[in-house]
Amino acid sequence: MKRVSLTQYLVEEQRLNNTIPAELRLLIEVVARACKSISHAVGKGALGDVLGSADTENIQGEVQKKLDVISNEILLQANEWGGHLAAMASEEMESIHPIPNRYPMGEYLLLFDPLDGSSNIDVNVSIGTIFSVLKAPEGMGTPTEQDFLQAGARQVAAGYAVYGPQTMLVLTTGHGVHCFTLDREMGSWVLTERDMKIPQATKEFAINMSNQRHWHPPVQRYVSELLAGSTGARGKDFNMRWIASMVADVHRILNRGGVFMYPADVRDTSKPGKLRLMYEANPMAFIVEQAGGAATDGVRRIMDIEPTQLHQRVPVFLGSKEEVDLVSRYHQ
Ligand code: P6P
Repeated sequence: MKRVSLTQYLVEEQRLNNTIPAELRLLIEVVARACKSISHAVGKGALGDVLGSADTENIQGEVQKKLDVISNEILLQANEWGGHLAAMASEEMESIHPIPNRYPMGEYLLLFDPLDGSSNIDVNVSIGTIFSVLKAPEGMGTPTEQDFLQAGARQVAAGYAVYGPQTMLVLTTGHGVHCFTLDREMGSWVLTERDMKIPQATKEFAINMSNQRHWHPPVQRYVSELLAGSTGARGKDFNMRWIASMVADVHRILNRGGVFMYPADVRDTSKPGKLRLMYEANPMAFIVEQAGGAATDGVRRIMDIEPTQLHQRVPVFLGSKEEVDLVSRYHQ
């Protein structure tokens, strides 16, 4: 395949579909460059002073890893000066981060989980960065948290970087899902797959089985049928994968199909599942739908959910459409 850079792809996409105006192209290029820096920091491991805990807690009450804090700082600093953003929001920060007065404000809002899968950092398992782009509301003055509370269907772009054997960037602006591989020698993102599609059917499911006794009946029923395999209602055997890094699990599903589940359970109704709507579920739902898959909270399409809080959690069922439709039907 002729080498196509990220910039060339974005310029050609703008010519083709008029969906990537200059400010959005700058935003995507700046985020992609920040992901290169994060990949470099992650790759140092014990050779750089980047492993272990930062001895601080984030809004989620989780102990932050050093790389969580480093990745968050990289994304903030990369995006402050460009004039493309009005404000940012991050899993690692309680409140929104307005653009400092010394820089011009733009018309986009950027949300991100700077380093998802933190429990895998110190054991050298793939982790990633997830980001979501919204338009700032018309006539917005000083950005507030309320301005971010837009349904996932209003995203103008979404993507993730996965820091694994290869560092890859997966991106959608509403016209398919495209994948770029980092050429480390040149330090550039190279288009390696256009228009990725998730197989409609699958034999692979992803869930943390240790929570099984806490699940609600629809998930109990759906997963027990998967486990019964060819001896049960499904009439075929299934395989299981759980990397405990959403980015890595979603990337596998994008490439070969599968269904990813992080359901709510009976333990804490104030925390419906573990994943956050605004900067994990929504961007992944956008990508999965653009690749022909489906993404629900069991009942509703994730991208139809009207947010009420910046860090709200949501149950997640996403991936191969046949399986997401089935487990969602069991919730009716
Ligand atoms: P558990 C990582 O901490 C994360 O937010 C997602 O990336 C991942 O899918 C999930 O949590 C793993 O959760 O409960 O299996 O550790």
